[in-house]
Amino acid sequence: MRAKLTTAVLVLIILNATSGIPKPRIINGVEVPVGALPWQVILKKSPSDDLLCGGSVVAENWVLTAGHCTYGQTSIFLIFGTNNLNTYSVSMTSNEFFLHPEYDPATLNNDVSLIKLPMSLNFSASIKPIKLVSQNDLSKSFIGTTALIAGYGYTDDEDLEFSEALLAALVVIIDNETCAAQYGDEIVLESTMCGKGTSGYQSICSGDSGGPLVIMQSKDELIQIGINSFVAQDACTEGFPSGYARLTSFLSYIQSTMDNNS
Ligand SMILES: *[C@@H]1O[C@H](CO)[C@@H](O)[C@H](O)[C@H]1NC(C)=O
Ligand SMILES: CC(=O)N[C@H]1CO[C@H](CO)[C@@H](O)[C@@H]1O
Repeated sequence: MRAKLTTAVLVLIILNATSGIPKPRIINGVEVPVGALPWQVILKKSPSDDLLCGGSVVAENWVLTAGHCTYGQTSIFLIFGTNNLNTYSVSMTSNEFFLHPEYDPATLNNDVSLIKLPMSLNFSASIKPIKLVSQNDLSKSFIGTTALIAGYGYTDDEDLEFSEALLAALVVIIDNETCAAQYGDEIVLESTMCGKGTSGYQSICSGDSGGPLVIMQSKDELIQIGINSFVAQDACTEGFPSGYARLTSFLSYIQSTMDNNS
């Protein structure tokens, strides 16, 4: 049986992290109805290609994603306003990326990139921007906060298939020392954030990279605090922490990139 995730249920789940849904999706996620996460973007190398990454709409003509998603690419095909990998109406191709200048492909440090869209999006019920964490929260570690992950990535370590449905799950932010014990001090910097499944094994997996890590700011506002970055190689379902670019470390980079290239 598949649990359906309405926006109201999503809010309840986030507020009450005890709710565990033991199904092998995203890793242990639930299906997201269209419009519940209207900032979610699908990235492909070309329209006929398979899933490359996720991303988030942060302004009318900007998408935020992980650095490793645009690294080495010359153009990216973007899909908006859907909860199904193969069904959509709004799409476009961009070849303007702003990869963080200190992105390191070996460690995935500074795993941040902005994609400039060739035309402005028309916001609607199914396409809306996500608000980024505010400058006022720069000192927050978010340790212990429950956050939502979403994407079309692998749902299993063995069955290497992308999910046709957009899936979401919850993780709790953990301290970066615990995370560094798993991945090492070169991978887990202050600008990294790690999360662990709320009821065991929820995690991002291949294909989920670049998607947003979001939390409840208030009763009806979600904000993005991280970008899906890494998991243990071939071990998404083992209960290891998953890694995210910590947005509070990149707010000025994001703002200045958008300001200087609009
Ligand atoms: C936005 O709406 C205008 C007017 O209907 C249309 O021409 C344009 O193609 C739309 N843009 C996108 C990205 O869908
Ligand atoms: C391993 C690591 O990066 N530890 C850092 C975790 O974050 C705190 C503050 O947020 C730093 O002081 C640690 O160096």
